Parts: sequence; C-alpha cells; structure tokens
Amino acid sequence: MQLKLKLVAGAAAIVLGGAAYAQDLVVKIGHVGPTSGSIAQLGKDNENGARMAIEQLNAKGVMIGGKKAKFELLAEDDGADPKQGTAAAQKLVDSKVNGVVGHLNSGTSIPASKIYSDAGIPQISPSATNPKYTRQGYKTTFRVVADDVHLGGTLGRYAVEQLKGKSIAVIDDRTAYGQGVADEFEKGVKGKGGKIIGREFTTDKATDFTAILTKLKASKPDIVFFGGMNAVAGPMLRQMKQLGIQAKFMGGDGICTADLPELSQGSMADGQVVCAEAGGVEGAQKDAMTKFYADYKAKFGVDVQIYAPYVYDAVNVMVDAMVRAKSADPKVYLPVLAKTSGYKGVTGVISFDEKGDIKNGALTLYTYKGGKRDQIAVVR
Ligand code: ABU
Repeated sequence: MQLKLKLVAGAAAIVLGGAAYAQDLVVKIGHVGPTSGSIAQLGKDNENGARMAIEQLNAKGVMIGGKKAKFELLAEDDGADPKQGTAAAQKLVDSKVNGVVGHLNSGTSIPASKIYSDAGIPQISPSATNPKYTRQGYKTTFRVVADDVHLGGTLGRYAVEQLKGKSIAVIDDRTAYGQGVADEFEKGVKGKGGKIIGREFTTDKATDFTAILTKLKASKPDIVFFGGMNAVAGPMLRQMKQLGIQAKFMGGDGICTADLPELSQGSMADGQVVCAEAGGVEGAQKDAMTKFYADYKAKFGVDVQIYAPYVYDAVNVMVDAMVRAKSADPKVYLPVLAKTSGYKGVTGVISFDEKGDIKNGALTLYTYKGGKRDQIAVVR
C-alpha cells in the first residue's frame, strides 16, 4: 500500500492509496455537574447526556475545517458547591478545553461563568435556570432551557388559576436557584390575586423540616411550593404526610425528576405534586425525545432523570457551531454559536437571543401518578 506524508495547509495528511485523510483535530469538551453529594443522580444524568453526544459524534466522524474531529470529554464534579464549581472551571480552562457544557446548578454556573468569560470559552448550561446567569453581560454564556422567571411565574399563575389555591405557603433552600424560583412563584401568585400565607427557609443539605412544616400547618395551606432540589423535596413530602398536611406540593424543575417518588419513599398521593421541566416538546417533535429516552435507558440501564437530553443537545449545538465556523477555536466559533438559529435538537428547536438564552423556551408541567411522572401540558 502506498503510504506517504505530505503537508497540506499546515496540517499533516496521510495519503493512503490515493485518498487523503487530514490529521485528527482533538476537540476537548468540558462537562461539570455534581456527580457526588445529595444530587449526584442528577449530575450523573447530565454527564451521561454528554457522554452519549460525544460517543455518537466520534462514531459519526465529524469534519471541522477539513480535519476529522476527535472529541474528548473532560468531566468534572463540582458537588453543587460554588467554590468547587469555580475550581472545576479553572481546571477546565487550564486544560484548554474548546467549550464547556454545564454547570448543572445556578449556584455553580453563575460564579464559574466569569472564569469562562475571562478565558473566552463558550459555556452552555443545560439546566441552570436563575436568570442572572445570562444577564451579566458575558458573551460566552448560553442556556438551552427556560429561566426561573418563566418557570416560577408560570407555576405561580397555575397555582391560582388552575389549582384554585387560596392559601399558599412557600419554602426555599436559600440557593441561587431555590430562592430565585420561589421569588418568581410568589410574584406569579400575587399577580393573579393569590395569597401567600407564609414563607419559610431551609438549606440544600437539610433533612428535618418538622419545625417549619409545623409552623406552616397552623395557617392551613392548600398548596406548599418548594424552591429547591429533589433530594430535599423527597424527605419534605414524607414529613408533610407524617404531620397530616394534605396540601398540594409544587416545585420547579429541581424537584421534577424521575426519582422523586422514590425519594419521598412513597409519600406522594397521585396528583399531589405539580412541577415543571424548563423545556419540552409536543407533536411530531416528541418522537426524537422519546427515542432519546429509550436509547438512554438501553445504554445506561436507568431512566433519564430530567436534563440528560438538554446536555446532549447542548454538546451537539456547540459542535454544530464549530462545524459551521470551520474551527474549534473558541474565538472563531463563539460568534457563530451566538447566532445559532433553528437548530433542531431532541429537546426542540434551539435559537439563542442576544443574551444567550433560548428563544421561545417551553415548559412541561408534570404531576406524578402511580410513582411515575405524568405530563399535564407543554406551555410557552
Ligand atoms: N434549574 C434547577 C436546577 C439547577 C439550578 O438552576 O440550580
């Protein structure tokens, strides 16, 4: 077989039997999420979404600027902790990643975004919903889900208009996400003339809610909204049942996971919980999402928790921008990424606005029946 090397436009090319193959271009994609700690199941769900995307891209053989791209995933654990999050971000910057998908939490995505911005590295969060994330004036921050203004506001209006809540209590975990989504929920309730009868606080590490639940019980709430994550919501639901509080339980995307029934140890009545995922598809677009769920289960042996498909799309939309820019150099593909319009992903159509937020983002309202998530509606 004829084998000789020649230089083509600065890149080595191997000529095999007359066909020229450009040398591989290594593209490093960073992913950060909490793969340890109380929401490790969600961090792993996100990371698995990134792994699926990277494996499929490598199998497909993507060409960027005439070179065959070889994608490498650099996965970091931030433990949902802001300090660990910035350390992970710095590590990825030092490793010269071409882009980052993450972090999972708003409390880690926001401080990390300054580090990526300073380094000029594009960051797409697949799940951080605090509006501040994309409102800091950084050109490098993007998000493929709706934000808490949309999420909390919609749930607040739903509580008054659809659930006919008359005495609504709010609890939050004081994180950037929990506090933010609870504030937006309150605004939504009040905007529709609803009444908030109490606001209590906990933390994202608490396990005993007896004191705050007992205090709220005295005001006879018909709805309790929790701004926080599933790992706290599960035990909270259990303790509500123990205390005889039969209120509806609402929350944002942080509680809207496949494992909430398991975390509540069977304490949820059918239809008691109403929550929302910060994205969603309807009609013919559902087929791709349904296939993703099936492929994910076949590959990892577990169900999607919530945001794996959004991570998958975030990786793909980043790579699509590299292909269109003919470069994986962040300086070159960043402006192309920012102009993304009409990208068809498994989670729907992705176009970014001037802040880096998804345009016309959807929400999917869910309840739980028989221990499974049960879709109520997709709303915009
Ligand atoms: N959006 C819910 C979970 C992640 C976060 O925003 O903190």
